[in-house]
Amino acid sequence: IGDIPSLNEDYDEMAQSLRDPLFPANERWSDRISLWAGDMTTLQTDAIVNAANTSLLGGGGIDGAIHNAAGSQLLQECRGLKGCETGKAKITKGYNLPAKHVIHTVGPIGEKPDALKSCYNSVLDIVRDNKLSTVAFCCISTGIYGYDNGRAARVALETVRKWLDENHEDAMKIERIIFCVFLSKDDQIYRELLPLYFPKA
Ligand code: AR6
Repeated sequence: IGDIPSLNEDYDEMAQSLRDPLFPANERWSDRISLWAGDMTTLQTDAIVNAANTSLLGGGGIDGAIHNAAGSQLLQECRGLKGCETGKAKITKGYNLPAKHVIHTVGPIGEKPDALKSCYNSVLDIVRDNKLSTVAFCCISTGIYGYDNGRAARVALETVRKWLDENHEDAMKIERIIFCVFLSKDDQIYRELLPLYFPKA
């Protein structure tokens, strides 16, 4: 993942929030978090997260982009998975992608915070269970599935922060968690919110 700076390195560029942080400062975590704007199919991580549907057989949005870039072998492997429930996640290889794996998760249609929370937790559990050290999240459910971008980002950041706090030992083995934003709207939202969930000491 070479050139992607950690949140701590990137911090001065971020708009300083005037609000109080929601979680205590913990450099162990902020050192491991990055915000990156661009096309996730170009990232050379251990895993990228796909915002899929319950069939796991491809679709529009990022799902389409990932299947296009990975090639038809990805679809073949997905056929064998027999779908995935909303809020759950399943892992495949990355095939022609620079990323080694794709973790497919199914976000809720509309605003269902518990289901969205469950997506982030399920992905991180898979990262831990497969001993992966770098993972990039997209903004699950905020495209075709219509979740409000700001509210989805809060769920994403709170869930990841809590997972790290609650899985301390395993979390220390994860080198980098990247929030990959594709729209400038999400870039702005994450710049504003990241300091609240991952404040600097
Ligand atoms: N890299 C990074 N982010 C991207 C990319 C990309 N190449 N392309 C889109 N995004 P969406 P959903 C962002 O609609 O709302 C599919 O048909 C996009 O800007 O892809 O969970 C599935 O098969 C947004 O922030 O996923 C499902 O049927 C985020 O990815 C349905 O869409 C998610 O937007 C899932 O809808």
